[in-house]
Amino acid sequence: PVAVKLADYSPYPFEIEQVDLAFDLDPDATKVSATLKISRKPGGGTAALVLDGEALDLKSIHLDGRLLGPEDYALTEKALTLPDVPDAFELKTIVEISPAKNTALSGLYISGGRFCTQCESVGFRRITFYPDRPDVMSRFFVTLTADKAACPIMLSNGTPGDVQDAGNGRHTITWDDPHKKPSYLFALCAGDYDVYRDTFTTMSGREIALAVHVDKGDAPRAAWAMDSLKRSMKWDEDTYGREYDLGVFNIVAVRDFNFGAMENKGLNVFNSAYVLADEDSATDADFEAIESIVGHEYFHNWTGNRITCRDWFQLCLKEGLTVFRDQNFSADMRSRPVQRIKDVIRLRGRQFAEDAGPLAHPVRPDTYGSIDNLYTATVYEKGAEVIGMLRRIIGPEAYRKGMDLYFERHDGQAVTIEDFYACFADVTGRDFTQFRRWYSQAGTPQVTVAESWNADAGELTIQLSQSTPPTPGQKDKLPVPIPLELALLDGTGGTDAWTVVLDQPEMTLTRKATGARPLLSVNRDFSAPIRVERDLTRDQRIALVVAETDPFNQWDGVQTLVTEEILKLSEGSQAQPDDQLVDAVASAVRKAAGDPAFAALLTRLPEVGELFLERSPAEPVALHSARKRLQAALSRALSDTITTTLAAPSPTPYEPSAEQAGIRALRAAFITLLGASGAPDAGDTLLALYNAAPNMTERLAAMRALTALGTCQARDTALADFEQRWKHNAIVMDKWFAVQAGQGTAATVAELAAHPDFDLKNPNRVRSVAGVFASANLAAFHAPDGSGYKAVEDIILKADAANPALAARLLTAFEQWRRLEPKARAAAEATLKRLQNAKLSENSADIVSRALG
Ligand code: B3K
Ligand code: ZN
Repeated sequence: PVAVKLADYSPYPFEIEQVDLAFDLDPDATKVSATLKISRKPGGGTAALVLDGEALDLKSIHLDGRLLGPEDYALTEKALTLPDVPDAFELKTIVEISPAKNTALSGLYISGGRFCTQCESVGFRRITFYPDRPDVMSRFFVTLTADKAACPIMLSNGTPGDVQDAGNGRHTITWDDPHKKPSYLFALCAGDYDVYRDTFTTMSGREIALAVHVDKGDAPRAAWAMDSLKRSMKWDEDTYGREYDLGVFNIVAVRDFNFGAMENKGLNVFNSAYVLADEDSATDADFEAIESIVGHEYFHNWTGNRITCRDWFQLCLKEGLTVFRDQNFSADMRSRPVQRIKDVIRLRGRQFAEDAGPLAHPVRPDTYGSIDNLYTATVYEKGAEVIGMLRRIIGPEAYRKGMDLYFERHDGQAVTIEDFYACFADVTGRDFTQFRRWYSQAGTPQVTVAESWNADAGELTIQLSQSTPPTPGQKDKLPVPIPLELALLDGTGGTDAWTVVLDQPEMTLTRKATGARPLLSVNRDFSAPIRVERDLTRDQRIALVVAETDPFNQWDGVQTLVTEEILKLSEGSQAQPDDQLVDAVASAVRKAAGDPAFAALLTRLPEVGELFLERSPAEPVALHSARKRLQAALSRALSDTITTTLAAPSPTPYEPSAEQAGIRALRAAFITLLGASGAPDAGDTLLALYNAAPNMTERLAAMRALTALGTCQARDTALADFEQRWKHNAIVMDKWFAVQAGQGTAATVAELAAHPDFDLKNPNRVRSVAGVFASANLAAFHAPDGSGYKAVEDIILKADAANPALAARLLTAFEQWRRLEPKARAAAEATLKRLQNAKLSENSADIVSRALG
């Protein structure tokens, strides 16, 4: 693909004052007529009118009522150009599209027999001719006409008018969205749904009609999504002073969807996996994900919709900020430290890996090949961390003032990162030029910490230095301002905490301490998205974990200890874990019993994907085996605690509350450890737990632990039972596929892909097999014989023909290939080269060429 560059931005020369869209909905041939009121911007010169359009069957064009002929315009595969247009005019185009044939799931398509759309980033141009870019904002009026029986409900953005009969068994409705918006926020959904309704009264006393639209029979499972929506609305009022701005808010659940959800104005469209939940069918992690995604899409109403991005390079302006907002929403709904730990696990697992490989790019890239590939962990998760650092540096009050100014100054506009920071500069008087390097520089900064103690002066000297490794296209790096929360710990709970901003390559600090030499706690609460390098012995690290008063760092200290242990174990296939280390971890887990959600996280061992980053060349098979040995030792050390905990009943009656979820999280973690123990009767014990499990969290944990045992009767019994029970529920069956793909071999993947319920057209199902295998089963994916790559390649090649966005996402799993041991590395390279020569979509070709580049 041809690279698009941030530096080439130029404003659109025309204003689209109003858009009238009329859809005559039909699965095979939908007629779309679009009437645009257009005027040349002052100083717009004599530019031609260029409208984006792809895969549209053009029927007619009228300019101010006059039918145009082919001599009046130029039509290519990507655009419609009218070279000669007046300063103000009305343009009406009629096109025909086929939703039923749209397998890319971008534009207007059919899922589960219902119409739905996905327009971000560039799907609207697959619906009609339009300047499909976020800085063109317009007022939309939408008329939908459809078959009454097939589509009793017809939704779009804004406020609905009355339904009118349209003859021939059809009916019509008009939707009017009073807020100007870019085309990527347009949506329509039509079909027969069950509807779960409620209302929300805003802070100014307006009553909003809320509705969640789901498949027939699913309404009871929409209750949690609705509850999450109401809490999101309230939270944005309380925390940011932001009120909802339309009389209706609709959510529609869709089975076939390329990602989690989409924030279309007043009509959020969701992957049904992030809407439907109840205790039998969903885990606590599912409930948590629904809450955070419902929140995320709702929060976009202000950060994304009311104020949007000038161009797609500014994507982090809405995404990083909105992730930061949803993380804080979840932290307020649940436990803040536990939320922080989970956010960091996600960041390290995905973003640190991205930053360390060939796909590394800045939070605001300055060039891209294929726009769908811009929706990355760096833009989202690192983008959120950067907002977190901003807030830490200027403090919560100044942050809120800056946000207030941003909302006030830019409401209704399409803006840039510079515009955003100008608001914070104005309220604080600070200069954010250096801070904005976080947006332009890729790579994870490494901070080295050294310390020395002067007993006579009672003073600790701390030497800090930072460096960022080179990334593709960016060899030399400049220092970034790193807010570091530090503390001196006296070992009896005494904490002297402060924050420094490390904005130089090196910095030396001194801090007085009373009494004996204190322990130094660094990057508390993960105050910056960095890697910390400290030369400490195991005993010093254990002492630090024991003395630590920051929950995040306590957890992280344990992670560092177990990471070092696994890395060491991976050097010999028979090496056994150190007893002292195992006991220290076990005792931390026991001590945390009062906060089971936290205790569960303490039992967690880093995934092979994280361990990978610490080794070059990396041997996934050896890392996996070392991880298993440590898990077995931890299981044995905790065996009494595990038995007692699991003998107690699970909380009843079931509630999705954070408190109960914490108890179940520890039970599930112990079920996992039980399976790892290596005890000969583990299979029977796990099968009994599986059968007795009163909720999906524990049932799934037991099934996963059984699957990890490898081939055995107990495992087969559980898998067969689960399939029998849930074969009619696709979302639950995704778990059945994922559990097996997450533990098996390439042969398992081939078997799952041949299962009658494997559906290449359903992204959730494809991800639950190929995505889970390639991202969460690295020992098998990176098998030295290349079998894992072959299994994924086969699926990618088939998926790519139908759905490029899906295939390209799967391909990112190859990003670490250069770090691998020689055999796997050669097999990965050969696979990528084969893919390079295959006829891939632009999206997939973009990933392959960057991975090889
Ligand atoms: N904004 C959408 C993501 C759209 C992805 C388009 N390729 C969901 C979200 O981040 O809220
Ligand atoms: Zn988003």
